[in-house]
Amino acid sequence: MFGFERKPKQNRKVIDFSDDRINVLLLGNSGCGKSTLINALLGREEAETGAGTAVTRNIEVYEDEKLPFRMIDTVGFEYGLFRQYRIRNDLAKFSQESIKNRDVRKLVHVIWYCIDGTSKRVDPQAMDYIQSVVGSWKEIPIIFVITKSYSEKEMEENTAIAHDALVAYNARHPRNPLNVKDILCVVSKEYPISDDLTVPPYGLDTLLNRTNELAPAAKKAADSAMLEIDLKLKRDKADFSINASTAASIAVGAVPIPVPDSTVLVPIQTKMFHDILSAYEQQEDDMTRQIRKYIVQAGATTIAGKTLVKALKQIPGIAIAASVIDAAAAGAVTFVSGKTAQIVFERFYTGEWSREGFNVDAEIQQILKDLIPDLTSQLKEYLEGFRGTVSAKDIVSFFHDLIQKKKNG
Ligand SMILES: Nc1nc2c(ncn2[C@@H]2O[C@H](COP(=O)(O)OP(=O)(O)OP(=O)(O)O)[C@@H](O)[C@H]2O)c(=O)[nH]1
Ligand SMILES: [Mg+2]
Repeated sequence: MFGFERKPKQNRKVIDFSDDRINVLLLGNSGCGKSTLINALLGREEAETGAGTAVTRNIEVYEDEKLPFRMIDTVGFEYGLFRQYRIRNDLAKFSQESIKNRDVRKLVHVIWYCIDGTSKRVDPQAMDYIQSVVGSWKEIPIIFVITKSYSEKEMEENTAIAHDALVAYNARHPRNPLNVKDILCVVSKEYPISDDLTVPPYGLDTLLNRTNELAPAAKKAADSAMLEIDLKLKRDKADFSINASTAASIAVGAVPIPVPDSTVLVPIQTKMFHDILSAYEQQEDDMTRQIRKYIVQAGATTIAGKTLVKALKQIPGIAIAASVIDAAAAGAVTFVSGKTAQIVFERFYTGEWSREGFNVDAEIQQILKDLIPDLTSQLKEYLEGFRGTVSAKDIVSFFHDLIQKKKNG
């Protein structure tokens, strides 16, 4: 239903992502017990475990009806660059696919960083690595899971070691601290100490409960991060078309031709309008046709050109040819048309506005009332600092920079 359409390969289990579970990513050195922990929680031996190097080969997803989260097992990382890149690439693919399909459920919601309790240390490089996996997604909650501590004393000792290592790491990275919510010890599988003494499994219920407690906030963070990434991709697409169409209009406007301005710009703007419509995945219907007619054909935005011409003529001391003023006016009309369409369709897309009852005239006039003075003052500011003769090319780069600036700010 949510577009996880990659065909399942033979003998590869098909994962059902169509529920409400969160995804837990397990990271940690090879042999620290990630797969053993997964099996303990699943209640069956599904993930391959064992001594030796890199038992888990790639990314594997495990789930069970009784568990409220999916577990993503990764190959243990040592400090070989090649292997690190491979995991990171696989993870990137995993989350890119989810962004493409707008499926929040395939994002990583929580990280369990597993630390081998027998190693008595937490490598700062390992924490750097977690940081690089987290990337820009700072809110993702992390739990340090200490494995293989088989006595109370060892657990206390290892918890203190992990705690101190984390505090030291975060002090060194005040801007990028690791968002560690808890340090927990687990024994995934009973551990025989002697013939008559065995350490039973420990801490699995606490890990389960803590992860559950983190789930709602993690889900919300994933939701908004997803929307943000998704909107950014759409904005970029729309901006790309606005930029190209504005440049094309400037080129057309700079050549005096005996037809009314708006007529020459209609084909350029019509194409741009459809680009923006499709960038925001909007179907064409009577409402979008009405909006297009209002913006493109009825010339609601030609006012942008007129306002701009008036303003340009008022700037003292700059050399600007009449043809360049015409070019700037043509660019302004197309730019404002594009931005207007972008604002409307982005709001349709996010659900902030609905098509039903959308008042084309009133809403668009309101947008223009904000856009046009802003554009005019930006162009004035740009030209006031200008030395020499303004060319059509300078106008093109003004719009280009303006689009970039709006995108980043
Ligand atoms: N008795 C006992 N053995 C454990 C426990 N955790 C891990 N082990 C052992 O440690 C070894 C490595 O465990 P794995 O789960 O395969 O480690 P991994 O982190 O998945 O390793 P890679 O897949 O290579 O990254 C196995 O022999 C496990 O049986 C535990 O809680 N109890
Ligand atoms: Mg493994």
